[in-house]
Amino acid sequence: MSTIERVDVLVTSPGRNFVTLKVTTSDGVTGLGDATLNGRELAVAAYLKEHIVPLLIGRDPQNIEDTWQYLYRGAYWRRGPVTMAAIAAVDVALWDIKGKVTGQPVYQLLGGASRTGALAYGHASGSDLPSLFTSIQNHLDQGFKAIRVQTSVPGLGQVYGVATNQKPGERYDYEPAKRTAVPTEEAWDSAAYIEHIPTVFKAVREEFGYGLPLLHDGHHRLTPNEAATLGKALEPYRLFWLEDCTPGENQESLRRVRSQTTTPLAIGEIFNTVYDYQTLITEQLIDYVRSAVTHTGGISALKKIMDFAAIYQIKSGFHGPTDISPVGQAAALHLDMAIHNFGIQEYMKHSPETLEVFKTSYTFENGLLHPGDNPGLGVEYDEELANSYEYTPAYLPVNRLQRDGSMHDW
Ligand code: GCO
Ligand code: MG
Repeated sequence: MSTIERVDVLVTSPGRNFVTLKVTTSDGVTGLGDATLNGRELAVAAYLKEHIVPLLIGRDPQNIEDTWQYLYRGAYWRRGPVTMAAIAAVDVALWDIKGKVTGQPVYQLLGGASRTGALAYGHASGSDLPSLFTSIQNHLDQGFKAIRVQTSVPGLGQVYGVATNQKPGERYDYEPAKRTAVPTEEAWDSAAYIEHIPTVFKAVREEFGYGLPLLHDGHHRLTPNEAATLGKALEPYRLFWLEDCTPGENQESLRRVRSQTTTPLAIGEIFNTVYDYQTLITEQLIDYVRSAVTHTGGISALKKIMDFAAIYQIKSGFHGPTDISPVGQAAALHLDMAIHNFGIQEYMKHSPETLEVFKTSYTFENGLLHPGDNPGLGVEYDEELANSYEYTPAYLPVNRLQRDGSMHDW
């Protein structure tokens, strides 16, 4: 019997921090899992190193479900982003190994392809309408067939989702986690935001028409009543979805939003188990599950959430920012291919430095992502190069109300 012989927790920082788990079997097969939790990376690395790696040595790498249950139930302390990112990394690495051992890409092991590729959406943004239109056009030119739209809000400075560099031809930089010892601070005003966003979507529809799927991220900033107001105001512009309109931890608050607007709703990038979705799914309060494989316990757990969601006609829209490593992104793509209730996949391209460390085999053609057909996940990790990029502390910004400086949701 092949056993797990060695497990390495690899931290690198090719422009941004990533934590990767590498599992090696006694037959010399290796599997990779993503354990990156933006701004709290070393907590997951320590959880893995101190408490999970010793438990994995000697186990049978084939028994993915049993290992998942062993780590989830066995810890006694369940759920939470650190625990679930650590379990996800193990789960994904074991799927990678199973794929390599059987000679199959992971999506084949999950039931095979339900589609030719995963419709991807890219991020466009601008500080004003002309720069926003340039950014949208730039994404259309890159082949995107669905686009997220974020803009500055008059009277506020830097806000979530607006690229800091916007010169045509340059790579848009959307990375909000700054390499500073403490988080940077931003200012916020919900009323100004709610007033402004519908005017932006009106202008975008006038310029680009109604055929292009458009998305928007509210980043957990509104109350249920404010979110309902925004959802209603956006109805004429027929969004693909309005994401994270309220903070997600109070599931019941989405009832108010849902009863007031037909704008489709997506939520879940900071959720970590199926229980975070229980009310949202059974009451059909959302249209899309936003989880990442990396933050929700891995492929095994997210597949179960999606099977549960399927009963209620709720689809996937997995989280895919650049703080999910290419390993995490590849894992999402394999799941996207296999599940019936796929909706859309977020795709922010990683930097060239990141893609030198993580050699991927996924492709993007005609607006669709495909994980490729290499056995396993199809990602390789250049350890030597990775070791030349030392971990550098970086934090997501915090948000304060412009009016009086009180802390708000970022
Ligand atoms: C998204 C997300 C990200 C998060 C980031 C935090 O929709 O892609 O909101 O941009 O802010 O992943 O680490
Ligand atoms: Mg988001």
